[in-house]
Amino acid sequence: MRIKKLFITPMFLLTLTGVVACGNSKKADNTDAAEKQVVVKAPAFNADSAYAYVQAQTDFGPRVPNTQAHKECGEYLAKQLEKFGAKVYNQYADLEAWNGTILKARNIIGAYKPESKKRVMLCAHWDSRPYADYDADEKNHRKPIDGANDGASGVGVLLEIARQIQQKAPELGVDIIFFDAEDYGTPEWHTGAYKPHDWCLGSQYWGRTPHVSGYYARYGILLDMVGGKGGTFYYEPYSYRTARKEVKKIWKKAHELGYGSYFIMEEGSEVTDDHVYVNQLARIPCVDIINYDPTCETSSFGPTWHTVNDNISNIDRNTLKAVGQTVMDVIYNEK
Ligand code: AHN
Ligand code: ZN
Repeated sequence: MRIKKLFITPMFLLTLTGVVACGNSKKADNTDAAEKQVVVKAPAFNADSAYAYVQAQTDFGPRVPNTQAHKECGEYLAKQLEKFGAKVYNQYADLEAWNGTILKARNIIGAYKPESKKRVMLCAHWDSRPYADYDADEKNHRKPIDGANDGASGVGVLLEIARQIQQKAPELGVDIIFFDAEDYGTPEWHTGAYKPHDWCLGSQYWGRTPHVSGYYARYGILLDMVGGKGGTFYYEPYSYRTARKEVKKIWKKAHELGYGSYFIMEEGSEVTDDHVYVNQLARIPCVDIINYDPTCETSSFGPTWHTVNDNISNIDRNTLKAVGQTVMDVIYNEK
């Protein structure tokens, strides 16, 4: 029997490995250098557009769960996400508030590239508070608030980002989540028994029952009170402990873009907000970009927080722009 011999000479092997090695190293050198240098410029965030989305929400009146304004605004938000090309999920849930009231809650999720494994989530609460319990006038303590900053601002920024994603998508998938029933926590004037975990009811529900089973994202960014006049954003300590890499990335990007006077690289005060439940229940590190005012005597969230003055006249397009543009430049640079 003849055995066909395949002659592999040492010279042939050398040449082969040489070519391969050379090809590899050249390619590696080029892409490495390119990946390090290329900073993607995100599309321009339109602050007028974001402002209009904030106003559209406050025009419904206070979006307190179980009211008509809340119901109508929920419809509006889901329609907007659909119009901007997202796959929309609605989560309806009956959630029990601090006083036993059952809240007819609705989390609204808009997914871009839902098939992609590489994702980030952007979130804000869309409900507004039933009590202006920090108002200077005691007569207002049981009145609901417009929540132009506390609620509508974060949602307004995210609607504008959704509109931008439809025009030019970033590489990875994005989920925009509007949490309900964040702001129905125990009022200051309550004196009786206290029910724990009384804030952030919508995000607690979502954390236990995500809109897609086994849902995962690399990280989340929560926007809370991101449109107030003179707004400033300090490192929020819970975020800084649990999502430090992302906090640093966001604040660095803000400074590169010229928003260093908004994004202060110092710690502010710790907040129990939706990001805590996103992190604890869904195990997704989440950064809270939230107004912190070190000068205000009544509240670290600023003088209009949980007062009837948290209305559209308190909203500044420049603050919306600083936050919206920063978030966009961060996510458009994810590979
Ligand atoms: C508490 O006051 C416990 N958390 C603040 C979270 C919040 C309220 N964000 C907006 N309104
Ligand atoms: Zn609030």
